[in-house]
Amino acid sequence: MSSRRDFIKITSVGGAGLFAAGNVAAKYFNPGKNMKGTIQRTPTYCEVCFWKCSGWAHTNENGELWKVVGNKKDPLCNGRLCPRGSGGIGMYNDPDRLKSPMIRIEERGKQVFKEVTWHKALEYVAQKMEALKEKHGAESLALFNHGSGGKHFSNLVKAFGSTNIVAPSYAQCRGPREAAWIATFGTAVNAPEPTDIKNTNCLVLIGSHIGENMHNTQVQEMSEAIDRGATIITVDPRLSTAATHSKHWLPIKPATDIALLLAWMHVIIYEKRYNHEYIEKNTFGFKELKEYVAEYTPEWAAGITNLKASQIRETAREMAFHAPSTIVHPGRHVTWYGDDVQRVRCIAILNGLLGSFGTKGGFYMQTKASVPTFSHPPYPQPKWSWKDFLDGKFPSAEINVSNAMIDASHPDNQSDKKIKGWIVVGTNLINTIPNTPRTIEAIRNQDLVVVVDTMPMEITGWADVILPECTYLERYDDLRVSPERYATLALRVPAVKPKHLTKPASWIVRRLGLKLGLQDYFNYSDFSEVLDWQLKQMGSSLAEMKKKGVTVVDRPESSLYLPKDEPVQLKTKSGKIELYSQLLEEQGFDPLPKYTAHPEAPDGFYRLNYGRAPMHTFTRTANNPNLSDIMNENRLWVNPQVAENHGLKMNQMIWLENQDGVLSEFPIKVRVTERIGPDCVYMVHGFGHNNKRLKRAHGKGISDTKLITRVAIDPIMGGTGMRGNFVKFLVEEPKKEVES
Ligand SMILES: Nc1nc2c(c(=O)[nH]1)N[C@H]1C(S)=C(S)[C@@H](COP(=O)(O)OP(=O)(O)OC[C@H]3O[C@@H](n4cnc5c(=O)[nH]c(N)nc54)[C@H](O)[C@@H]3O)O[C@H]1N2
Ligand SMILES: Nc1nc2c(c(=O)[nH]1)N[C@H]1C(S)=C(S)[C@@H](COP(=O)(O)OP(=O)(O)OC[C@H]3O[C@@H](n4cnc5c(=O)[nH]c(N)nc54)[C@H](O)[C@@H]3O)O[C@H]1N2
Ligand code: SF4
Ligand SMILES: [Mo]
Repeated sequence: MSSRRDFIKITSVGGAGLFAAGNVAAKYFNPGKNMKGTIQRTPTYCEVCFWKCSGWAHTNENGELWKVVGNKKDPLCNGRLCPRGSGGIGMYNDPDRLKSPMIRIEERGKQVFKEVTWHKALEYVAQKMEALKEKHGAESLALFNHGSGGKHFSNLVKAFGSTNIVAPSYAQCRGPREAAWIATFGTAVNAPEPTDIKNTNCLVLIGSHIGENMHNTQVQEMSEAIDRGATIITVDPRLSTAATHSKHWLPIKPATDIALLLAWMHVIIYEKRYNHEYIEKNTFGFKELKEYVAEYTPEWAAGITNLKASQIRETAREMAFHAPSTIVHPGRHVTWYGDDVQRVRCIAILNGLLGSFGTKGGFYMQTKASVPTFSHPPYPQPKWSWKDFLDGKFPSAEINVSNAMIDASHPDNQSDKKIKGWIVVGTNLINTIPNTPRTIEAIRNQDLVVVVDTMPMEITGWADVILPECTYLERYDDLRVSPERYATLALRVPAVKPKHLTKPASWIVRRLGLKLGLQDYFNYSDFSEVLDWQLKQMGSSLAEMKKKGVTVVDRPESSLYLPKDEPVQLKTKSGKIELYSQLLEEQGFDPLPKYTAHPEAPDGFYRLNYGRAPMHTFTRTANNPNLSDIMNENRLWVNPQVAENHGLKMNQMIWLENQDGVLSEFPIKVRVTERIGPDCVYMVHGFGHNNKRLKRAHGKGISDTKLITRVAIDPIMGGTGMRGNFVKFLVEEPKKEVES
């Protein structure tokens, strides 16, 4: 059994472990600042990822930023930030930050960005928006957003008359699992995931690499679970950090998970390792499921997954032994092979069979604080929205499909519902949405592209207007309300003044709103007034919350779970857990998930696998002075046998070419390791930046996104399956074609 100390050691391989935060954080304190005298602390919540841990920003008596530490009262971090959160201060310090609004102009036949005043930049944007409305209708404006700024800009875009608002966190991330959960349990998983890891006896991870995926309290609770002796079962073609701490590691052949999951159901059902009474009372379609999985034996799955039938049987028994205190984790980034809703449906069905939904040690029932809306006039009714553009496609798309918005923006869009203007806030679409050439063609087809960012990223290079937002440490934002174990509110207050000419999103939208005649939607002069009003409605105030940072509403433990003695009452068609999905059947999809074989690598090619590193978040942190100090490039994990076959050596620099002849822009260092099987190679997402203004990150490592040109779209909700791409090794720098 692995000890917690081991787990920490492993997560700190790259230099930074979550619980080593003391030492690591010391490195991130603002160097050279005089910390004598009175230290002030200001509440904030972190924006380095979307767990949104609440913390305290410390400033010295000169008002200079010193460090950020976790808020002990916050159940989403328990007083401990992850390495990225401690290093968040680097976002403020980064010398490469955007400093001034900029407009694209033509100078001597060359396009350049020119620094302009806020007045000029916003005047320009407002004029272009009016022209867009006049020519194509307000609905032709789309908002792509991720992060806190999105809410402010949503208000602006809706007031303007468009509801074409999308985020990559759905169709490039967790959309399939939300659709699968809704089909089975009538409710989405939501973020943070309601996994009761704290109380579980068995945690099953299907490609969820918690420990590299550093979502804070999940990592903390998993670490404690390991300490308690809970069973961890990890299914991953790579020996992930989680796998190294698992009782069972199932090194599955990539893209074959559905076969394994069906075989697990087979064992649980045919060995009668389920609670009959529970199944009878709470589930719909057990008989159909039983008949359906009859042929999917562990022996059948072994032939497909390259796993041993005995291991499949043994792990199924162990899950059932601990049930209902067993979690089969729904995963988060689940857009893999295009049949992702069905894969996560298998996971949901397993949880249904094990009785873990709404049960201690399984999944708890989330709760959320409700914040009163600051008054504004009703939004105008748009004539069409993204749903109409889809015209019945992706019927389970619950919120929005960013790649569909790219389709609506593309010159090949034949419908009369066209997107002709983009506002992009806090998302680096070029490296976030696969099939980059298509994104670029869509951008080129726009009348207006506004990018609101803190850094000169790839997406800012495509803007007509760049609006520099200040970092989260320099601004107010909406109160954090996340659906979780307890209803909490967390406050973000500026710890320091915005550097350079940067401004908060709340300021930008208000100014733009005034120029567009939409002032009634921005009835404040400073966003702090909105927060104070909201908090007063809830019996608190901004002044009070500034002292606390977080408010937690306690809750009796019994309310965390569904009542045991009564049958479940869910929002599915049958009101029960739908092992057989009537919703999917009605939509014309398989009501029981089907295994389909996916394309295999051509000769000499390897499947491109990617994931997270504990000290980085997507593409946003690669240039962060603190975090790039710990890891400044990604490396290509290659199995020793594969390396030998190709004559590759440790740390050799190579280039990659994908199945469509697309070349990597930069070289990558080889990491020869037994931790990856011979059928794929692996790299951390977020590197290979090609914007030269990112002085630390430019040309370091490879962008996985550039090599993901084949996308398998999930027909149920539109998710972009990205793991069906294959690469070969080039040991010499390929000749680049000169663009004419
Ligand atoms: N190839 C590939 N593609 C992926 C993934 C993958 O693993 N591989 N992962 C997918 C997943 S799971 C997700 S959730 C998405 C994430 O996709 P994104 O949210 O697009 O992630 P980032 O690449 O970090 O881009 C964030 C952008 O926001 C900017 N930014 C940071 N802080 C602020 C701020 O305070 N204000 C403003 N205005 N801007 C800010 C950053 O500078 C950066 O340009 O990517 C998806 N796409
Ligand atoms: N440090 C850090 N943590 C993060 C983030 C970050 O950027 N940095 N981003 C956050 C976000 S928004 C998300 S969505 C999550 C994403 O994190 P997760 O949802 O945990 O993971 P994925 O990126 O889907 O999966 C990566 C793992 O899947 C394995 N894998 C690849 N192919 C297969 C396969 O066919 N079958 C199986 N079983 N496994 C396979 C890979 O080897 C890898 O270990 O991380 C979150 N946490
Ligand atoms: S998990 Fe880390 S990066 Fe994410 S919000 Fe928390 S401290 Fe910040
Ligand atoms: Mo994500």
